[in-house]
Amino acid sequence: MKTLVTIALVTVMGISANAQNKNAKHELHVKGNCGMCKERIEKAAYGVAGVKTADWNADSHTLRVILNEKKNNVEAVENAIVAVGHDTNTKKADDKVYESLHTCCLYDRDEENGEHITEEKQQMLKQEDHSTHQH
Ligand SMILES: [Cu+2]
Repeated sequence: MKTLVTIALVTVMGISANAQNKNAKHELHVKGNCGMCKERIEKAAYGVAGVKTADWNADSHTLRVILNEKKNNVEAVENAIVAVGHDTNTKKADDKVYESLHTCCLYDRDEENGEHITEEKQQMLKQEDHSTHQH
């Protein structure tokens, strides 16, 4: 019976320590377009010590991160992402880094946080695309 109590106590203590910051879940809004962006964003996130998982969704532009906050805070993750050219909610990438991205990765920097490009604007972008091609 004593052992059981001890095990229970250790478990509870272990869980509360984890809940504090070893597996902190964060959701960041990171701007980007395509599969290449996804790779770049996730690679940058994984490059930060303490990041256990990083998953960016191209539709919602949400980056889900599980981070050991004993090693790093979420700001370090944001800095790493901005450094490879992707804007977040709070930080902007250097213009030069942004401009060096692959053409398909040049995401809309004016996009409001969490909002998608309107249909009207998509139409406009399509027309612009066609004007550059010689069919
Ligand atoms: Cu891309």
